[in-house]
Amino acid sequence: MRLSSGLLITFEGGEGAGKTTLIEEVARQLQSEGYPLIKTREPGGTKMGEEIRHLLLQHSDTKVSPYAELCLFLASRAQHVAQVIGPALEEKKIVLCDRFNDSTIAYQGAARGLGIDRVTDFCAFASQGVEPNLTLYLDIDPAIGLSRAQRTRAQDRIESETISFHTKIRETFHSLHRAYPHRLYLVDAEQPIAKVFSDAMELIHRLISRECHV
Ligand code: Z5A
Repeated sequence: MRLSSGLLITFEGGEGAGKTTLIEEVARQLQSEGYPLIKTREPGGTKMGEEIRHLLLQHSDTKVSPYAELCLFLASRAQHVAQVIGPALEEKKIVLCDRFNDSTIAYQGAARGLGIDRVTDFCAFASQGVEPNLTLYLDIDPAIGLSRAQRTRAQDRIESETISFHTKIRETFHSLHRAYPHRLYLVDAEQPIAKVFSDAMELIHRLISRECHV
């Protein structure tokens, strides 16, 4: 199946919302339909980005400055766009990306208090103007998401933040949905996995038929 242009689809959500699970299912489905795609994630997606990810998520004795944290997420993104996402879009592939600019706006801009407008500008700079064609925000009560995530592994540095921090993230995503209703959609992540998947595929198929007639 050939596309007339590349498509960047980003997946956002609080801890344990089900992004990783959903991306696997979506990738399997789109591949079975013959679409060329890559799966990737942030922070990470490149060798440099994975090293930055380790730095960012490990527990540390050092109190990490929110400014340093922001710059590290942006450095990972800049490399990721230059080395992986940009070239894949040029090759007219679908890029399924686990988190992108909206996470930085919610976590660093809102929850860390660095400012939504300022962080939005920094994100546009780091991502070199590349923007998602579609963002699926997996919406879940933070307490449910955290308990799901804890079932499978230990909490990382950011997950260990307070519940009010995670609630702030959710509220910010709801306001991003109001600001960008044609790009960022809420998907109810408290539903069974099969329903989350079918809701997501409906939005993705709609995007493909709207943007990519060949
Ligand atoms: N961060 C940031 O601050 N600024 C930035 O700019 C960026 C990121 C890019 C790393 O993200 C951290 O970096 C993250 C935000 C911050 N920190 N926090 N907190 P990450 O995406 O790598 O980590 P994560 O959000 O913690 O992902 P996760 O815990 O791996 O969650 P997930 O991928 O959304 O969920 P999952 O692994 O698919 O599912 C979790 C469990 O739930 C698993 O057992 C599933 O089988 C189960 N599951 C999934 N869906 C369902 C449904 N529908 N029902 C029941 N059970 C389900």
